[in-house]
Amino acid sequence: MIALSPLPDKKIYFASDLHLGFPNDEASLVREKNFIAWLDHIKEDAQHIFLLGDIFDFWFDYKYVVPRGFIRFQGKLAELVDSGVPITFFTGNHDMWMFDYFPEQLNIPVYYKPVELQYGNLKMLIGHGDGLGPGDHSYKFLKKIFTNPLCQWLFGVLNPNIGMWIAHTWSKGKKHKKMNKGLKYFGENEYIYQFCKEYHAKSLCDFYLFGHRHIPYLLQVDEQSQYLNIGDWVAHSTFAVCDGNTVKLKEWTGKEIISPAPETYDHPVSTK
Ligand SMILES: [Mn+2]
Repeated sequence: MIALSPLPDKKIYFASDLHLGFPNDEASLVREKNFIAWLDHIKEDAQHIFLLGDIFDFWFDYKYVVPRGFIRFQGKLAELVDSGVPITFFTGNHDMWMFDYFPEQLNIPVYYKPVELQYGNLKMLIGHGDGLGPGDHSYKFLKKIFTNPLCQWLFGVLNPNIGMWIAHTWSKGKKHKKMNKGLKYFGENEYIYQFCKEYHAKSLCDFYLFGHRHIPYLLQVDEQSQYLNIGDWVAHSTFAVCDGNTVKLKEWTGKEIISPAPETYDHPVSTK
């Protein structure tokens, strides 16, 4: 459980699925700079920023070397944290191999599972969203291998040039396939929604915030509670913001923050 007391005129922000590195360096750099512009825009009123996973299309914390690239992003995170805007990182299915680099070098704690967040009177459950709810058995099996300490050790002792090559080849193939097929919205059959309903039966939350699906949408868990999927930064540049009273989905145009069109909610959104 993370507990924060709302500060006057401050907000907390949630963003996910930036997939830095995808699909190539050039396109990723455009997205990285756009995200940094957003961070610069929100830093004045941000009490805390939560990054909800798949920020990197692939990341592995080696013991002595750091994966090449995304240095502007890391520099911006360091600047924000050092200036007093705390950042918390959740791993996704693409960047689950984060260990001590972010906590030690950037003073950014890393969470591997959904966590309850109390912000004033609001109780939320936040995380990336992969492997939750029913189904997705092949991924759940893969995740067991990926999170196995021996497998992680074996990958870690590979020469990083080889390890990163394997990872990039694999990750890009999968992502391209998924993006080309198009993202399908399953409404009330969304796995994460099923998970929220189950969770809600045991522990009531006001809001459930997840990423992973790359589709911004909002579903009622019960009359008082909502599950908001915060979308992504590959196709939508959407994020969530909480002022202590409610949580809203917003969109970054590259210059300003706008409220997305109402059809974004409860609705599959074109991935362009
Ligand atoms: Mn994901």
